[in-house]
Amino acid sequence: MTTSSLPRTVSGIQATSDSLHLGNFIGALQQFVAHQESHDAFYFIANMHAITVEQDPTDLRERTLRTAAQFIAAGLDPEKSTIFVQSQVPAHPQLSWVLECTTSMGEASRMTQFKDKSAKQEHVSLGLLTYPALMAADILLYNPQMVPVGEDQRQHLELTRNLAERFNYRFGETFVVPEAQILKATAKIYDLQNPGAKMSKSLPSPQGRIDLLDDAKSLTKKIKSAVTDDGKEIAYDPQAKPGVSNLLTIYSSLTSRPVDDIVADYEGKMYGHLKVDLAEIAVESLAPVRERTEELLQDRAQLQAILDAGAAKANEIAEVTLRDVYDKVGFV
Ligand code: AQP
Repeated sequence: MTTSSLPRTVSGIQATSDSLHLGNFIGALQQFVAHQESHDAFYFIANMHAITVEQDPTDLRERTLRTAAQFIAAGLDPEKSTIFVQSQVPAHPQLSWVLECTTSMGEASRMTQFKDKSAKQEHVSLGLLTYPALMAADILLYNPQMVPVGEDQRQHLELTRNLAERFNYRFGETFVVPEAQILKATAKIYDLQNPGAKMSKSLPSPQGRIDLLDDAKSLTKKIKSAVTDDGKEIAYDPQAKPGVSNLLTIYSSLTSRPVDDIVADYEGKMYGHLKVDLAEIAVESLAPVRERTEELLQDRAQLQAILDAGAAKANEIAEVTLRDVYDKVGFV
């Protein structure tokens, strides 16, 4: 088996849309890229989580490959990171079952994501309830020290830690209890039309969401029509000025410049100036990701080969943990 002396990290993104959005990019993917240098990194496309709400099979297949292409286009290097598809590693649902049996109904139904998503569905699947046990399995199989996610996953990560500690206590030391890596500044990117809500794939209007694969024209239009706040001053104040603060956060993370420096540059200027410049920055930053994604999608066999190699490596490690767990719970 291939081993690494580096600390391990694991995280995933759901294959629920043709394009990832700027929240996924800033809150998760940029962190993934940064950590691949210092960690033994495992990043997966969560197609099993995707079906907790209804998916068209053709779309799901296509979106799985598109998400993989966006991972690589954003800077993940298959030589440094193990990139794989969740359903290609059967240990994920196998461990999930064991963890489900150690999770109480109360714990699962208290999860904010379950409450929010189930309130929006007519048909609430059992998978939506057990989602966090599968997420715990996704993580614990690899015994990572650190899991980079956005703020919305904090509660699920906390449950993962509890489940790891519970299992270790009951069956003996088995899992590393992982730390969530949630960068305060970029943990939650907000919808451009409704800065009170997180930028999300499932909000009805795409106008508030910047997709990585948006062309320059629609990117510019969305940023220019972003909702701003009362007053004229460009200041970072998420309570009083959520719209402008969100634009400043995006500006800062796309340019790697501190927010204070950006605010200083715009002293005495109008919201419009900030938006025009941010639109240019976003086009410049995202155009190469879009172009590279399209290029990668021209050679699907190559993309599939990368995913197959990733799955082989993930399976090797996941199988070892699963065997240990099965043994400890008494499966013959
Ligand atoms: N708005 C966001 N700001 C910062 N981080 C975010 N993430 C998602 N939205 C934001 C982070 O992206 C990673 C992958 O997320 P996911 O695949 O679980 O997708 P999601 O959270 O389900 O994304 P959406 O867009 O919000 O989908 P729906 O609408 O289906 O719920 C995670 O690390 C997440 O924190």
